Amino acid sequence: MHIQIMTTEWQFRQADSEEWLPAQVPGSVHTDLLAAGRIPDPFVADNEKHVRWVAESDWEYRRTFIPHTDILAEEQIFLICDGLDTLAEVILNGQLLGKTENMFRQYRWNVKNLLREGDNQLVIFFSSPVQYITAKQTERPMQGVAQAIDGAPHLRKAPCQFGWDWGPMLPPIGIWKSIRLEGRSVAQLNDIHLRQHHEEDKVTIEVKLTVERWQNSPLSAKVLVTTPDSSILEAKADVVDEEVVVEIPVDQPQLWWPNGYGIQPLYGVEILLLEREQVHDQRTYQIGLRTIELRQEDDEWGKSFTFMINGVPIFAKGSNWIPADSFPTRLTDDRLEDLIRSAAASNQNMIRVWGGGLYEEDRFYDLCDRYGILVWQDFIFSCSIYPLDDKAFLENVRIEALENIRRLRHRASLALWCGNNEMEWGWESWGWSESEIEEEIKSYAEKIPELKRLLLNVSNRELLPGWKGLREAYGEFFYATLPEWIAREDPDTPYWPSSPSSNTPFDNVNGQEWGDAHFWDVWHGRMPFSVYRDQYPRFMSEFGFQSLPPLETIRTYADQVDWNITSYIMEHHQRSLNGNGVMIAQMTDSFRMPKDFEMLVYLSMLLQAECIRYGVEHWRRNMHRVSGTLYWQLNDCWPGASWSSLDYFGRWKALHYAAQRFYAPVLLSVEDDPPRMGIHVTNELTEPWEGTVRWSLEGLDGEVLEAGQEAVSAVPLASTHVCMLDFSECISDENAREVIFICELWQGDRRVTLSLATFVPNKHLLLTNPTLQANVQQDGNKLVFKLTNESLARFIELSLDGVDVVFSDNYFDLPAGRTVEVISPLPEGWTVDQAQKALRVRSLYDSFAL
Ligand code: BMA
Repeated sequence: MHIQIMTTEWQFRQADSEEWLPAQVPGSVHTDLLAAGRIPDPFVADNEKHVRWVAESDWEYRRTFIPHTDILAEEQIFLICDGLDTLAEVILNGQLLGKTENMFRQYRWNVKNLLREGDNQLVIFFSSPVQYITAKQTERPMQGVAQAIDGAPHLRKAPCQFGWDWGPMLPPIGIWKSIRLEGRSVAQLNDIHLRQHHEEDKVTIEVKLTVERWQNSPLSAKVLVTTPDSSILEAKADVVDEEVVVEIPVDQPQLWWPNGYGIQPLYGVEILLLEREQVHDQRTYQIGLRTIELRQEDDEWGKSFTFMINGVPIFAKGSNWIPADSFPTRLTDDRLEDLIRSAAASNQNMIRVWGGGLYEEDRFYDLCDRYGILVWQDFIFSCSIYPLDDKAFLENVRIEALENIRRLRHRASLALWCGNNEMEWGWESWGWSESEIEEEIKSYAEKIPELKRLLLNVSNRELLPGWKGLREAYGEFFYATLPEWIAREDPDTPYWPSSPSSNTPFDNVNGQEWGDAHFWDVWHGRMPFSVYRDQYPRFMSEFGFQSLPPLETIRTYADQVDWNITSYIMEHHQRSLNGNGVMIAQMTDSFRMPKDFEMLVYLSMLLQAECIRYGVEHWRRNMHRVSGTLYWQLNDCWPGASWSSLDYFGRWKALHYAAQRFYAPVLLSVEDDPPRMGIHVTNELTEPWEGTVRWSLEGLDGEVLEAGQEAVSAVPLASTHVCMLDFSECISDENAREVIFICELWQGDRRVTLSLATFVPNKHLLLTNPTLQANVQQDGNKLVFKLTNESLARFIELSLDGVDVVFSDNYFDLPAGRTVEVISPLPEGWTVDQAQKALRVRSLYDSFAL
């Protein structure tokens, strides 16, 4: 077996142009044009608009290569493309090998007869994905997403690359994964299926492998398992037929747990295909030993929706993942790890790889395995109608699904296969169904006859005949075809038809009794945060609130003259319909108008953090009814306003720090219903948690009006209601603006956490200058910031000018008379003095005080 990687020495040009430029492989046309200085940075200002021509054009890649002599000596030689994006014609020495139309598939051609000694030429011609979908859309219109280029559902390419309500219209083109020659003789490994059988104190790893052979030589398969403490287990079997099963018992197995529930021991599995001692093929995998189940049991509220790992019910604490860059090939390993590490650091244990993006690359799942992040994996279908009644389309999807199931099914982190994002909801509630549209038309028409005439002419009406049957095709695909494929290929991972769904076609799709739910009334419906408390979904897989990104990030795309939320550039980097308006409107419910743009940015982040905290705390208080919350969204694909908690550069917004607190394994939460305050401790540890709650009613200056404490014995995996305090005797119109409720969780002499609630909206608090003092000290390679104040400081933000650091906590409250210590890494090459000078501290008071 010999492999020749072919990722270097590529050139590319716009079709019909004379000029060849150097190309990165894996890479994309946009990023190469950028590197060559041929286009402006599409993420800056409104450059996106000026580079649209790139995805509207055709492109050609070429390279010359000399095959290694040992490859040429092999019996079979394959050209393997792990990912072509997307509409490619692959031509070797003038001969067309094939056409591709799916970025999620691997393509393989036998090139034995075409290769020659010396120079060979490989050309890959890419047609414009935009031209393609536009033409297809004219032939057969498909419902899509308002913020995207029309027609995206026609092409098996990451839907959001054509635009979304948080991302630009910049569909990349190019060789986006590895490309190589593989020379093989005798036989090779094909499909490999790793399964686990768990018993008391023993796990058997089952390796089922299929072999493709070209000769009848005697073959054997050897499996080596490396345990987390580096001992090696081995098993061997003769390969008589095309398929063989090798079993390896692991005694005293070390189980893999999601983040927060235990450790993530990983076992290496190496598989060798041998002819006597000669290795013909070899594969390696990383696995974790664990069982997984999506438990759905009838209960008093309907039916549960609880992930069980090793028999333990897990409250899924997490977020939704979108592609981390509009140009995925420039996402470095470091940036990717930083995002996953940040998710784990904020106590998350689940990420939903959302169906409008990509099946992520292997390195993504490697990290999730290592950091204990469960993956809810959508198939790549989102918010649209797809031509699922088209045989060729379906066959393309079948191969895509099979390849990706096979690629990912052994992952410790893989928790769920989910058919799609919001398609069933679309069919049920967004007026896609003919009858619904007709009903709607009729109901309007009764009221306004003129409207009837207009409505009959709208394009939707003309689209309808094309959609006939697609609703049935949807049901057939997501309730029969896809689950059949999964049952065959990966019977160990649960399947769910859509998010949200009730698992009954088109019935109560986004209901509260069973299945998962998306709740968007706060953002898209502009309802107050308080409506979250009326929601008791069995699993909240989406809900969210936007903010602007940190100022340092805004700087990368907007000049200071544009630092105004309704400026053209700020609106260009906001893709949610009237999103900035929604932000401002909601902001005025909670906060005073900010005094300047910088403060607006800060408030927008606070608002987002408060909104999500409010929801999550409520759902965690009801953790047996609700089994998980995945806020929308973890990350960004470009710099702009969005629902993310980590911005494009991985910077922690206020929400991410808040997530670290509201996703803590032991959560203290105040159910504020002024003048009543309920205290709850949610314990997700598998052991009881013992400690004390101390509470006080205080003036903003720290004067204590009332105080008390309660011993807390929080049972494992449950939420404990500690007490309900009624302050109607103490709180009146006169003092409500200057009194706050403070609640602290103590264990021995350690304050674990502090929670604060107010009796009026933040905007009406009589805040005074807290005169925050921050003293910085060095402790090894860390900085320790000691903060004191004179009166309440809400939502303290720390930052260091000129450097990005993650603080141990940020955007937190400091009531009067307390001291708090915050830690950060010491930036490389920095002194304490420098840090003291660079330190910026602000709190809510600064957002309005002149
Ligand atoms: C959700 C997602 C995305 C979208 C988000 C915000 O429902 O599935 O489609 O970006 O809403 O509108």
